[in-house]
Parts: sequence; C-alpha cells; structure tokens
Amino acid sequence: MKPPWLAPPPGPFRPGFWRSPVRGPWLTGVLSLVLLVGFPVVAITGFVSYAAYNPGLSGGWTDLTPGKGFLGFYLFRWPTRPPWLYWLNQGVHVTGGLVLIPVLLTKLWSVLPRLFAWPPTGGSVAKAAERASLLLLVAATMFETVTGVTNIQYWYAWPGSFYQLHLYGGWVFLAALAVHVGVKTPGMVRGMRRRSLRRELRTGPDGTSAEPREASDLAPPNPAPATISRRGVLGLTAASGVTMLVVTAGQSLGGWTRHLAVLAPRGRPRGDGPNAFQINKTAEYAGVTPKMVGPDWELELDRLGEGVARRLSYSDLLALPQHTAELPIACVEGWSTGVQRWSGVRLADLARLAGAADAYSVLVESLQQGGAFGSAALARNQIRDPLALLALRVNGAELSPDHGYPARVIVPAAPGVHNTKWVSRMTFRMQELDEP
Ligand SMILES: Nc1nc2c(c(=O)[nH]1)N[C@H]1C(S)=C(S)[C@@H](COP(=O)(O)O)O[C@H]1N2
Ligand SMILES: [Mo]
Repeated sequence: MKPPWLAPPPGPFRPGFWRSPVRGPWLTGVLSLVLLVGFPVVAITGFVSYAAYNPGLSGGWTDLTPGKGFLGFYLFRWPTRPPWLYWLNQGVHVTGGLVLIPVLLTKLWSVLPRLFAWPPTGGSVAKAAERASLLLLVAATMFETVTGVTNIQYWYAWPGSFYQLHLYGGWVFLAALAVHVGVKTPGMVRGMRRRSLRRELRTGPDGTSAEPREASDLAPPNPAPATISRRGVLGLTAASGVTMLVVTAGQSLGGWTRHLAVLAPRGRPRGDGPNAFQINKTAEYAGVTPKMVGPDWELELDRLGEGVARRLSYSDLLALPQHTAELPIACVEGWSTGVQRWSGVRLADLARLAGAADAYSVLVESLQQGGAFGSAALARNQIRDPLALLALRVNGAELSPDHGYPARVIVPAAPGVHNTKWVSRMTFRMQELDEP
C-alpha cells in the first residue's frame, strides 16, 4: 500500500484521466523519429547561420556576443561560393523549423500524461534527473520556436537580442536533445516495432484499439472508444506540416510560389519595376532623408588608424569600372529577394583605391540614424570576391531609396544583414587585431 500522500491528486494526475486509445508507444515513436531526423537539420543550419553572420572577425566590430570565444569554437571563415549558400541554409533552417511545429505539437500531445506523472519528481533520483532534462528540452524547444517565429514575424519583443538568445537557446536545446536521444532511443525503436506502419495506415477509427498498458505508461489504462485512428492523427499532422510548407516556403523559393507565402511577411511580391523586390528596412525607418543622399553625398574610404584615404562622389563612383553580379539577398529571417542583377564597383577596386588591397577586413557604415544593422564588417575573402560589389544600380535602374540609394553592398553567399544599404564610409583594417 502506498502511503496516502503519495496517491496522485484528482484530475490529470490520475492515469485514468487520459483515455485516448491512440496515445501509446507506437505513435510517440513515429513522431519522435520524424523529429529525430528534422531537428538536427534545423539545429545544424542554425549554428551554420551563426558562422555566416559572424565571419570570425576579431575585435568585435559587428559581433558583440559575450562569450563568443567559448561557444564560437566551431566558427569558420564563411565562403563566398556558391552564391546561393546562405539562401539555401536559411531557407532550410526557417522553413524546416516552421514545418516541424505541427509534428512537435502532436508529439507533445502524445506524451502529455507524463507532464502530470505523480509524484512530480518521479520517485527516484534517476527519474528526477530524467524529468529535469525533459523539462529543459521542452522548454528549450518552445523557446527556440517562439523566439524564431516572433523574430521572422516582426513581433519580436523579448528582452535581449534575438541573435544571442536564439543562439544560447540552441545550445541548451542541443545538449538536452543529446541526453534525451541517449535515454529514449531504445524505447522509440521498441515502440515502433510494436505495430506495422503499413497496417496502421490502412486502419480507420473502427479498427483502432489501445496498446496494452504494460507496454508503456503512455498507453491509457482505461481507454475510451476511438474517435480517430492513428492514421488520422498522423494524417492531420502531416497535412498541417505540408500546409505550413506551402504558406511559407515561397518566401525563400521565389517565383510563383511567392504568391502562396501568405504567412511570410516578406514573402509576397510587391509592385513592379526594377526595384520591386522585398525591402527589409525602409529609408524612412533608417532615418535616411533625400538631403543626406543628395549631390553632397560622398563615400569615404579610410584605413584604420590612418584616417581618410579617399573621398568619392557618386559620379566618381560611376566613372570607375562597373561590374555586374546576379545575386540574391537572403535574410536571416528565411526570405530571399531571389536573384537580382546588381551593378557597381567591386569592393576589391575600392580597397585598392584606399591603398588597402590586402585588407584583413572592412567595416561598412551607413547613413542610418541609430537602430541595429546600420553597419557590418566583411572579411578578406568577401572583399576580394569579384562578385562583391558596392552596387549603384539594380536590374538596369538606379537603386531606389529603400534599396539603399546611392550605394549598397552586395556580397555573394553572405547573409542579407551584411549587405549594408546607404553606405557612407568604409574603413579598411590591415591586420587582425587582438580582442578589445
Ligand atoms: N543600413 C542598413 N543596411 C541594411 C539593413 C539595415 O537595417 N540598415 N538591413 C539589412 C538586412 S537585415 C537585409 S535582409 C538586407 C535587405 O535588403 P533589401 O531591403 O534591399 O531587400 O539589407 C541589409 N542592409
Ligand atoms: Mo536581414
């Protein structure tokens, strides 16, 4: 006899409360397998995105992440080829994360009774540790999903930078996932072996009965008659995932699929004409006025520590050799402008003009008045790539004010945030400096 204080309180804490006959080790196992394949893809592309965002420049020019030295152990110099590299990475990261949301929710539903398991500590130290790691995993997964979704939907209102919180959350997630996979994989395999997928996909609610309680505490001790089959649950989940795919993927795929991307704020086509592609921040938002980019606008080229090397007017820039690059802008938020035809001056030519042909890095600053992303640092390989331009024109026309008139950076394979608009100054740094 258990002492009375160990008896669960009424309601969801009593196993008999949970009666769905489809809940059980098989359904949980199938959903787990989908997440086991999907989550690592989303996590890896997320960590890779961080490497792209931070090109490993020391000195903290753009990256202010505290503790970067420790968590940044895997960072590598982000390449400039293939030009669609970041487009693909971020499309997979964001779209993959969104598509997995319905699978995650169904999986959480399938294990919901365990949230109410009694006693909450599990009754032993080992159980308590397992439950704590589970709580951490669920919390980290929710945190990554909520911060990610609010960020791409422009509702982001969390204290602290998205970039840091989502990265740290990612590490917590990865650690908790590793423990979970280690502990649960045998159970997942056993659960899936209990039933044949093919047979389940042919079984409707009439033929659906619960798995035996002895098999797992996920199965209900006192099952109700089935109102949905396992096939129905998996079908609804799959249909939700596919719907999510259809209403978001167009924001990165582009073309006609863009019309379907109703859940993507930067997904839809906008107007027509050479500049009619997605805009992130407008000139108005950045506080860039027509006066600031009028005839007096100049580009300043500096060498760090040595001051101004050159000043170039708009017509000076147009008089330099003009080059063309067909490149997309691919935002960290997962959307892309698709390939546009940019033309302007090579960053390598500007570096040479500044006497900085083999610069280690360059800090590109804009006319933006405050706010984030008004400047960005680029690494040597990005300066030197022949497709890396200070663009003056796009698709045969002058840049529009919102796309960065008079001049903006465009670098192959770089995350959108490095393609600084309304450029006013470029400071070349000749050597790698020590951390400040
Ligand atoms: N000065 C400045 N440049 C900027 C930004 C910004 O906010 N300010 N946003 C960046 C981001 S995050 C992206 S995705 C691209 C978007 O370029 P677009 O608005 O021309 O599509 O511009 C980049 N350049
Ligand atoms: Mo972006």
